[in-house]
Amino acid sequence: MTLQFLETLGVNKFNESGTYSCIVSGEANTKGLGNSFNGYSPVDGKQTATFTCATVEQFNELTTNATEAFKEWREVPAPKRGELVRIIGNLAREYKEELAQVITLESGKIMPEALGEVQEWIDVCDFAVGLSRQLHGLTIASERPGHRMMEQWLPLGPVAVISAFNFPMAVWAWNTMLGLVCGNAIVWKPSEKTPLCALAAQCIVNKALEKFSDAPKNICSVVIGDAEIGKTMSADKRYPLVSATGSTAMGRSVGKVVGERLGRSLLELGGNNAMIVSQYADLELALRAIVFAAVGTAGQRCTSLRRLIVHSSVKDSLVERLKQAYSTLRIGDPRAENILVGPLVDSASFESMQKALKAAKSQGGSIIYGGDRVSENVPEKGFYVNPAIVEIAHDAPIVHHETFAPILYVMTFDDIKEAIDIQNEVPQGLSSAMFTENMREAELFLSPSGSDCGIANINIGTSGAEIGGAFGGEKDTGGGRESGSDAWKSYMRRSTNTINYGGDLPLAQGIVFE
Ligand code: UN1
Repeated sequence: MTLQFLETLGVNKFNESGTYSCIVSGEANTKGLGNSFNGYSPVDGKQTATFTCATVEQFNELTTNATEAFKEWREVPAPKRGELVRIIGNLAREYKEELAQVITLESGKIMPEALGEVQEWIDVCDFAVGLSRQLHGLTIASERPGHRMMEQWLPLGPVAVISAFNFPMAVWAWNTMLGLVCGNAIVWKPSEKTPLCALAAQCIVNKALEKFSDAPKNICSVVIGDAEIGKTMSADKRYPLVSATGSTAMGRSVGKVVGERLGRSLLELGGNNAMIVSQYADLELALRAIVFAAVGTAGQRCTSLRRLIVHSSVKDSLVERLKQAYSTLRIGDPRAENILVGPLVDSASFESMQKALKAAKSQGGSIIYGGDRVSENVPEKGFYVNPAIVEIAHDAPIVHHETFAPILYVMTFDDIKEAIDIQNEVPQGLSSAMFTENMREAELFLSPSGSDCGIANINIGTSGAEIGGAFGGEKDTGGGRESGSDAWKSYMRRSTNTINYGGDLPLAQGIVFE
């Protein structure tokens, strides 16, 4: 398939006689010697392209090149490294529309959300450029005379990035823009569902590298590979850090392999995000937030709203308004204007949604809205669905499981502490929200006895976080933090330095050793 936006971005040049290169960096452009596979667009089920995977040998060579590039890059002053990221950000601005089109093609996300995803990339570039002058450590008072203590944050090494289909550019950008200013080389294994997104992002990096002569060309690369490559990456000691975003099952296996060699892993895994709606909530505001968080990206964000915990006195009226709002959703081709809900990513995703709905019914739940496949006014082979609303008990096993599809489980509470317990009782701990105008309830939710998630919001939904905050969560979500705040520290090594400028050698803790 020839698509103008792929040509404009330059992705086509990696396509040699029908198959895309599996390793692309500023220098290399290598054909894969591993298995080949086809990509399909969720929009209409049509084949996008053919790809081959890298073999373990090819990957090893890539890692050697990245390690060499790191050794050069760590010597470049951080503010200078920021200049490369500034150029990347400006190019992402210039090609925003085309980049969004690739995201929509491969993930099925509607265009406004795809544009928003590229905006996250642009925003994190701005953040990282500022950070490149702010990678500061502390000075610490030494207990010894004539001594000074300080800490420095130093580049870490090549960083492996594993990302998922649902945010095929933004999550890589969070890791990479920060990783680059921190002085690291980046090797990225994208989801096999979104290889063109990775090659498109790499095209932007390559354009930036052409304009910036101070960076080694292998500082940033993409490797298209299967689970075997993911495992090899995780096991390879040359990567001091493996940053992985995706399912809890994937994170568990990456975490185990990295842990075995005592490497660092930064995990951002599944969520099972809840919103508590109190009797003191502004229901109109809550309604709008629920709809965006539950059906946006067709329920395929890690921050998607999956559990709605409503005060029993307002449940009926809220659910009625919610059903009404769901009935007006425009579901269809995500490339078309005014569409709000695009397709699920593939048939497996549709099947897992159906399986979850069946389980919900058998566990005493009732589907009060949607759940079925939409076949009218949508491209034929795409998996389009009516988002589902299910009334069910908070402790039904299916409610504690993350299904990556638009299913909203609704349950009730009477006491605010009980609502917080329900919110916290699932294995995952990514995002959470409370709608209330009552200050005591709001503060309780944010207090040590409140939400146990990495993200806790008041009067906004669970999804759509800004890049300025640290992003990630606890428990089965993996504990990692990416993006803003001081998440950059994960991409550096801390060196504690004590300097003796006196003429004596006093020992700490007053020890006399003579
Ligand atoms: C994800 O789904 O992996 O907060 C990331 C959000 C987005 C990022 C989601 N900014 O919904």
